[in-house]
Amino acid sequence: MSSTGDSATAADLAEEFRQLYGTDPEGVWAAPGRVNLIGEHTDYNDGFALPLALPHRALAAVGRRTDGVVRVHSADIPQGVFRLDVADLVPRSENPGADNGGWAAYPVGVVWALRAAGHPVTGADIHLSSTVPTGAGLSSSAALEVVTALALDDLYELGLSATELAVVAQRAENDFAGVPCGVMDQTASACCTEGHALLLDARDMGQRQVPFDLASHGLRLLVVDTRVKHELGDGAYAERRSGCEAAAAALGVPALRDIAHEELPAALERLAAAGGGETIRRYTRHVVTEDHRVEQVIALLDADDVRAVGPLLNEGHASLRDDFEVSCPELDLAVTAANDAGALGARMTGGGFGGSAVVLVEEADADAVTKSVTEAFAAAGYTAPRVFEAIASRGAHRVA
Ligand code: GAF
Repeated sequence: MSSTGDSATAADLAEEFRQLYGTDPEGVWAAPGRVNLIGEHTDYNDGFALPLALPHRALAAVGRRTDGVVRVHSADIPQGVFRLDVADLVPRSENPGADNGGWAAYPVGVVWALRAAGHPVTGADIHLSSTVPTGAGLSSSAALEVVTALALDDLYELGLSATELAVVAQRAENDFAGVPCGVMDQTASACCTEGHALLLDARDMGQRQVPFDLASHGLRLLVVDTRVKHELGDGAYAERRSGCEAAAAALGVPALRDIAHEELPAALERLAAAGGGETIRRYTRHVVTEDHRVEQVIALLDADDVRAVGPLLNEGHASLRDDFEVSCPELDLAVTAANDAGALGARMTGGGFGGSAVVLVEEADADAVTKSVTEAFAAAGYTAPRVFEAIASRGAHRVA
């Protein structure tokens, strides 16, 4: 159940690099995917999130070049080597029609974002391999971005902090790849530490490492990958984001984070009086209550009352499903079937519209919950889900 599928070692990757590019890489780096325990669709509202890094990770073997050329290859995608000139890189934000190479836009976008920030990156050969499931809401693209950013930071001696690398990686995704995500995923991949969840304040990038050792409590956090592919670039995510921005503007605040939980009823009345439609009132209610749930979960973890987190996960799921409308039948079934089999709580994690759910369970119930979810999917005629354990792992680092 707790397999990362991490078959490629640094030595394998370096050997593949040699075969591809004819030289040795200068090093190998790793950056993980993530799950988010609570705090969903809050990051782009300047709010709070509580992700943890997965053992699943992207590896990158990288070498510098001085001729302005970037070559990128993935062991996972049979597409050959992308070759681009750094002088020709155009972000989607300037040319919406730009073909930035599909998945390659993430690593190449990091080269562009570093150069756009004035860093002297003169080219690179990059060979990637990742065990982070794609389209599963587990931040496979952030892992590709962050591993590239860390490798180039090391090789070009840029001296950027993990937080600064996360911001560069987000810029690559927003501007170069054209995906309007917040900063949670890149921050989780860059900044998480083993055995901890990361409390992120997306307004000022403030962070706190929160001890998250479920095994010592006899608990487990399961991930249910519904195998329903999600895409953040398809418009629904951007619509949620602009709806939240419209709500904040109508309320006269910089972001929905500025509405305190106790002010919510009055804020909803003000929104209605200002002509704010039912949809943005629901979005507002989700964001304000979700920020509050993060605070509640933190208080429980600080008090070592981990089991009491379960009901807050269920509340978060209901809010994402009913108010924010980013769930889907498979995610709802995963949550229901897990709870029916005795889970302490469950919710979708990540952007939604497919992807994965997280389930908090007693260690003794983990197999029964897995079986219940798997059987419910079979009975509904859905593709079999992939269930594995989320173990709070290390953020991005150099491996060779
Ligand atoms: C996706 C985005 F990339 C994150 O920034 C975040 O908004 C998340 O959806 C929802 O919480 O993973």
